[in-house]
Amino acid sequence: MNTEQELKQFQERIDNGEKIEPKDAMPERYRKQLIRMMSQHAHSEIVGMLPEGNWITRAPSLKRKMVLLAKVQDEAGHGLYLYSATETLGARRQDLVEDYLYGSAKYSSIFNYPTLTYADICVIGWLVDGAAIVNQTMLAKSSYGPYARANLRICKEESFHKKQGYEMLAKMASGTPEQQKMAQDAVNRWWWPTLMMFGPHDSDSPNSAELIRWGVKTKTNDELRVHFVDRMVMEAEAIGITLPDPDLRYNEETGHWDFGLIPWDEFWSVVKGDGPMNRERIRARRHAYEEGAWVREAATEYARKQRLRAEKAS
Ligand code: FAQ
Repeated sequence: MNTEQELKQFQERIDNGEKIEPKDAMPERYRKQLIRMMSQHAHSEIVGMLPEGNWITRAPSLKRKMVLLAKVQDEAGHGLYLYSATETLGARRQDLVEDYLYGSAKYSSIFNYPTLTYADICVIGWLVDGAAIVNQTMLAKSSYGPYARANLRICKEESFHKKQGYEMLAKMASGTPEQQKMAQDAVNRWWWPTLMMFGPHDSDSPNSAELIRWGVKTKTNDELRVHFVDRMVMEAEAIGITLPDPDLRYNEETGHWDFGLIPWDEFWSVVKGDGPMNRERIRARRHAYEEGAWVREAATEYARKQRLRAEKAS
């Protein structure tokens, strides 16, 4: 798809709200942008299992262990839907995975922070899943059908994740003085990194304009961030948590909460690989990938034999 006429027709389909499906003609750049973004999203879900998985054995009761186990398992499922959706664009899963393990593909900055106490698990559910829902509810309306449908399903599960995190944090925030301190400390450490999840300001976001024109994103990074802050201010207040931003103020004119400066230097340093846990996360994922090679080989061989058997029988 290269001629001006074809590009115009493609844009018309997007502007009419039509979904683009895998076998439809699409500009090469649209396909590339989707592969970049969807695979980054898939890698994030998989790396995102590490900070929480670390706490499954230490969750304080059998109920909390079961809930956390189910949540971490859901994140694996999200990664798999997203890799499958990316494969519909002609990408090979192995190439995508190897590009973040050994190449330059990114995953979300948020998963490069440590989970120091159990309160961090509550806060990941409330803030990180809360931010992911805001972002993914928008992506569930994306112009690319398989990505939109994957996000629709993911959002349903993320809503449960967020509710369990908020419920745990509310309990902790009304617990003993020590529990209250732990809850507040975790919020203090995760608040700014969570705001960074939405990506750089629109003025520093090279991909946003094109993604919005093509309906891949329907809202900008800043629009989503403002929407998220508006929601979180109310939720924090309801459970007696203070958001660690002295500049947080309600703006009568805009009808939104204004907030302080996001530490962008920290964001870019994490994105470039120098965050507190980047090396550890990549090491853990490489180890799992390399140790799991025999499982992939066995599964491929099994599939080959099944195919042969089916061919002989037909
Ligand atoms: N981290 O031009 P933009 C989750 C990069 S899933 C790292 O604004 P764009 C579930 C960006 O890639 C969380 N890199 O980019 C869960 C680009 O670099 P590139 C993941 C970032 O695409 C919960 C450059 O900066 N969700 O949490 C980040 O228009 C709990 C310039 O940026 C998704 O991936 C970042 N935060 O907007 C799991 C959703 N932000 O690629 C476990 C899908 C920006 O050109 C536990 N993705 N960069 O080299 C998106 O919505 C978008 O891609 C953005 C970035 C908003 C992430």
